[in-house]
Amino acid sequence: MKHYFHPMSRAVTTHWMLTELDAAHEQVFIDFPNGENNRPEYRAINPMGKVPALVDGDIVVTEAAAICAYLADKFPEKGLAPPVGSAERGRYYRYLFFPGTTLEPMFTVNQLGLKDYSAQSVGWGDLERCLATIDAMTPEEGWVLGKQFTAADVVFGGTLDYFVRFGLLASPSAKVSAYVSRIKARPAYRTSHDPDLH
Ligand SMILES: N[C@@H](CCC(=O)N[C@@H](CS)C(=O)NCC(=O)O)C(=O)O
Repeated sequence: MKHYFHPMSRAVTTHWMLTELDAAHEQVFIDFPNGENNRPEYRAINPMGKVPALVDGDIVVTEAAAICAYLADKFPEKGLAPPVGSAERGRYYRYLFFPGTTLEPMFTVNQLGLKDYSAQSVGWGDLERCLATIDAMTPEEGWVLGKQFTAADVVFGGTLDYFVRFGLLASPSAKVSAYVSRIKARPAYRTSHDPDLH
């Protein structure tokens, strides 16, 4: 597998996922200042010119959450995804999709100071509802599916960690702070987020 990567990007999340799985892969550095992400060779992999991307044989996967879900299913023996058809699988999908479809746009719009839109029409609603949902979806203990750590924690927990680290979520609740601390204590998180390793 080839993992297209830049250390200051969302590819750190997919690298974390690969590290959780201990999955053999080739790390392909994409040099943003040199415009490598917009060269035809890379645009043929991801027409968005963005990282991360994963190439597994003739399968191309883009979008960080999709890559995490793909990898969890590729290595079922590692237990980072609940079985297809299980009760947990529905909850799992919810945590995989919510950050990218709703939280990322909401926090970006908030950071840009944009207010002139209909919260009823846009998919991300408003900040108050997003914050309430983050709190409701964050587990008191353990992981989002209970005792089993899954790719849903990499995606949801990784998003919350990013928001806290970069000040987008300035006053996280005690519950959210504790969950983010548990995320950051994982050995694979620490390895993949260590700036000295990149
Ligand atoms: N929705 C994408 C977003 C990926 C993304 O925005 N990547 C940024 C770095 S974090 C990037 O590659 N930017 C380069 C560019 O747009 O030129 C995902 O979740 O993978």
